[in-house]
Amino acid sequence: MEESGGRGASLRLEVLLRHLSPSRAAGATLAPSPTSAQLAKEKYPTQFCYTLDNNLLSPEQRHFYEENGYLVIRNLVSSEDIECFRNEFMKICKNEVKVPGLVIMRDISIAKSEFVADQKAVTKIQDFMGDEELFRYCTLPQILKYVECIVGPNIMAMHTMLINKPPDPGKKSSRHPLHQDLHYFPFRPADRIVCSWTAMERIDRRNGCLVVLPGSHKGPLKQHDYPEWEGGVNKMYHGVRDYDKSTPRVHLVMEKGDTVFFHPLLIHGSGMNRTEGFRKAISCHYASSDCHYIDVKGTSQEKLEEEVVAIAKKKYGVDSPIKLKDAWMIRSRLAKGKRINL
Ligand SMILES: O=C(O)CCC(=O)C(=O)O
Repeated sequence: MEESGGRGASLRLEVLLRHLSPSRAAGATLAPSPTSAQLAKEKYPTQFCYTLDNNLLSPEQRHFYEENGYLVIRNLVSSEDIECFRNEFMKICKNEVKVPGLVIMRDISIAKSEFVADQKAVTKIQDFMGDEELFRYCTLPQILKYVECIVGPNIMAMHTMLINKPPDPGKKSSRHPLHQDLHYFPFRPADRIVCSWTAMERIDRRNGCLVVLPGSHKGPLKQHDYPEWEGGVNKMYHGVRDYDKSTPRVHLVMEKGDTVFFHPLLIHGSGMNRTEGFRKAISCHYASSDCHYIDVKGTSQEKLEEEVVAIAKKKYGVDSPIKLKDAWMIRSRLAKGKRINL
């Protein structure tokens, strides 16, 4: 009974298929189109560990991120959006807008502010989650769809920055030493964390583009320290202590709106700004809300925790025991999906 029922069904399917596609020969099997994830696996039969199955990345893009730890997507953010972010940044620098939780960093040397006379230049603002206009960057659908390919559907915005690299005062202090972002993060797994970094204007070697060491995301988290630079180094700009100097460096020349997504273990930094203008980029570090916090005691991140906690205590005037993870829990904000662990 079973047998003849199954046979009957397959015959009916065969008739239907012949009707839909007359060229289909009798007996041909139904072959559904492969998904992009299947295509990627067929073309590059490696184990994917840095990306999730998705229908967005081409097999080449997926393979590139897996092998190199970064992926540049051209023209992802519109000029209109970038102008809105630039205006909001200007208002913050002019003190016209106050943002709860925002950290404003100024240059260690004497670079003058572009907006307010007699003030040291703002080199970076961090943790702008409390500013609805800037936070819009973290929720742009065209960015989140790439982020989702790496972290999955539940996405936390963990760390936000607008970097305003000042013209170098001649001391090379506008450089950002080579580092791994994971050094700053007490959450794991690293593969479910990704940074998006968008150029707010053309950024090339003259105004200090990003420099990356392709493939370095496959190595471990390394020891970081303040580099011993003659002209000094900005606060919290730690550098990776030793890395393979023979790895070729790639300079990422990007146009306004171009966005690079990169892994938190990718060794990267940025060069000196030899121009007269301030070079701007906006970025967000995303993590799956499924990630978990770790205790960094006894690890290479322990010293960093002490530095962060000292800054937080000074800022908030509290004397209770704050841990690195508390500082992250307070500042992070859901970008999409559900908040789970972080
Ligand atoms: O925009 C830059 O100059 C690099 C920023 C960076 O790598 C960082 O802040 O971690």
